[in-house]
Amino acid sequence: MSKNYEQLLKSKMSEASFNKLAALSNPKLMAFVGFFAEHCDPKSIYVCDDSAEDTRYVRDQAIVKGEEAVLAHPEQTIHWDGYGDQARDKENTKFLVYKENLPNMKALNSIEYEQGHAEIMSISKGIMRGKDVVVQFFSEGPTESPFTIPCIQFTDSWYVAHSEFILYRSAYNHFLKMNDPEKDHFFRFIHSAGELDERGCTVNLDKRRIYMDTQNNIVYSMNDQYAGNSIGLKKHAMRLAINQAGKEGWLCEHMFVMAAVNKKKNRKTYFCGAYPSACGKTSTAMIPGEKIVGDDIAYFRNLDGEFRAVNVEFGMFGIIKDVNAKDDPVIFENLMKNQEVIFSNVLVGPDNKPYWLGMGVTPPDEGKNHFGAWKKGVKDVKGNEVDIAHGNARYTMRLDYLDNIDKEGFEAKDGVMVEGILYGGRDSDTTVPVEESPDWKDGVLLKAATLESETTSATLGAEGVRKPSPMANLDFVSYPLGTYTMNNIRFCEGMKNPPKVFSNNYFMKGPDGKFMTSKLAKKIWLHWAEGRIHGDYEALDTPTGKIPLYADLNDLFKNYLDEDFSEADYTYLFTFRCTKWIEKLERTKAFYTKMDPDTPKEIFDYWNETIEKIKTAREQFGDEIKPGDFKA
Ligand code: SPV
Ligand code: MN
Repeated sequence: MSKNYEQLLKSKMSEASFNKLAALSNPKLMAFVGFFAEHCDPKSIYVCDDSAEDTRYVRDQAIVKGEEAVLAHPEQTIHWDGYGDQARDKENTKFLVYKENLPNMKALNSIEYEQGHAEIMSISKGIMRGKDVVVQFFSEGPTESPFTIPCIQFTDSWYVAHSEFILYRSAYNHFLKMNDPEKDHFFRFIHSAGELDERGCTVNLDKRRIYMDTQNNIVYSMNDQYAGNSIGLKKHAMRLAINQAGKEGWLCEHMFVMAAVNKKKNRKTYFCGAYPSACGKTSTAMIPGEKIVGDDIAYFRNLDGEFRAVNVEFGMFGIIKDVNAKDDPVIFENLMKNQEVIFSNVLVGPDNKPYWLGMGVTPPDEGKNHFGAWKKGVKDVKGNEVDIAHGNARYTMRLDYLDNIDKEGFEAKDGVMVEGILYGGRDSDTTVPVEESPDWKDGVLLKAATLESETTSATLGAEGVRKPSPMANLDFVSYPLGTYTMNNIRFCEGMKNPPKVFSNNYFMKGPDGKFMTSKLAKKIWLHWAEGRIHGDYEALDTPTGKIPLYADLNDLFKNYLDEDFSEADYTYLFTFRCTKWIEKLERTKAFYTKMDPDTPKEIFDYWNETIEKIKTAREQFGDEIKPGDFKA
């Protein structure tokens, strides 16, 4: 018999809040709220429904409690995370794994269930004492759709609650309508920012822990505020969803959803795309003239034999660095308006306006930022000069503010039919700007699994080191990589028209060490892919896929950018580099062997056959094969 928490909850809730919870008549939900009401011991608990009043109340409380402050535009607020809590804490983010499953999960950051559970219970005991806390109901994906995953968030951070109201669809009514078997299935998130300092920032960062229990669909996040650590619905739910998807035969991917618009031919073609960080994901989703559906996380389902996708989110938690009037006009304009935006970890100047890196305006010499009171030249305890804003400073904003939103796709309960998938890495010397896979399986194994990103001067450590990043999803894959890769392959089995898969690489460097293509060229590679999907272009067969003909790209450059594209540039960019590709595949093999020694042989066989194909081509044409040597 589960414990009856009614009296306890009534003592911590207003009658209205208690009634909202009771109306859901969901014992599992009651037990979750009751257990943590007792264990974390908050002063009061506020229960939200989907009303505009509750949404506003949460925002107002974030301000009253000092977690956010109002800016010059009164609908905009600023929030700072603690110094040292401005990015995801990978080390302390672990899976709670039953003993018998541990050997399987070795390569993923895991902790034995009993031990981890005891630790998180000890850290969270009484952690909300004296605090007013909030309970919210959300849906991943549209509500009442084949994609819906209902979620409950319990948090003592009103900033977290406010962010979630912007980023996800409130789903109290969905919970209200749930039938009996459904009532048992929802994701649960318990979060505490822990003890706060006078700026409202987490003090006990040494006790920051994010423990994920995929076996019971619950995530515990303690002593943190940065959204990637604190917000249940974002990267925590993603790990739970990946696990569930694996069991049920669908996919949860770290992808944008967008539509390429071909005005001349009156076509709209949906693409999803995965890019490791700093490889062009948001800028691809936001290419001028195209339409955006989502910028971070997608669910894929086979609905009646069709490949359908939704953006699971409602808003965007975007990197603000380098958002300026020239490079990102749509986002920039929206950040300049008096509408609801939470800025995090940017500078607020004496004019009470936000400033960030790469904003394209001259910032003030002093103000307040993630460091505290800030003056130009100020150094932190390690002696490093503190910049005006953090490199991972963000904005939190509804997606439907954007003029380029694809309303139809954004609201579709059955998602959109996806016809193209893009996988974009960062490498200066191996892969071509765009290449198509002959089929889905090849796409998964040669485009998705081989994704890598090269370190840049912006990250610590040596430059030009390649980091493997299969599907750009490695941080969130919650079961062994080989099985996950096989599930990706199997997803399209029996589908009438699986999407075409393409790779992108925007970062090829020329002999002078400079990037070969401009930021705008992304549009060309996208529209070549769009044309291929509709049978507009021929392609040349290389050992790893299909590449464009020069004439087609030249036309695309002229039509879309009014630029000339030289044949010499084409030849350089689309040269097939045999040894480099073999090395890339060998790195991928080694990485899979390390991450999941049980990776099916079928996968290695495919890579080995590709290596053989490349060696044969190398014997015939030499190490660097010009596109003219390949046949259409
Ligand atoms: C990412 O890092 O992939 C993000 C931001 O989208 S976070 O919320 O930190 O995950
Ligand atoms: Mn992301």
